[in-house]
Amino acid sequence: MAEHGLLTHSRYKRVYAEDISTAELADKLSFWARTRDKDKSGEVTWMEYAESKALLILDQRNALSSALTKDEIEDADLVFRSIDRDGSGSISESEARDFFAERAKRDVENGG
Ligand SMILES: [Ca+2]
Repeated sequence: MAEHGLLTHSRYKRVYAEDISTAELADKLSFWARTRDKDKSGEVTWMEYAESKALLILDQRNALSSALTKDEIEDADLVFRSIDRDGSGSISESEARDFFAERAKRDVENGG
């Protein structure tokens, strides 16, 4: 099924309306695999790519918060405050590093 396939040259061209070299596509896939491969399968599926692209577009339109329910905003707020350890209202590099290190440790412990 097309929706569940992997990102290909033709799909990239359809989304961005521009062609891309094989090397550039490989670079992008490698970046996306690190940042968007939610199930850690080692490959970015079309759905994983499309979801993160949709989030990016909503964010660029400042429409992300209006796409969330009240509960989802509260959840996001809770997570943000748990990462922002010193309560400064912003997440520093070291706070982000701690968060991802802890999450990676949890994933390993949970066999994920
Ligand atoms: Ca902070």
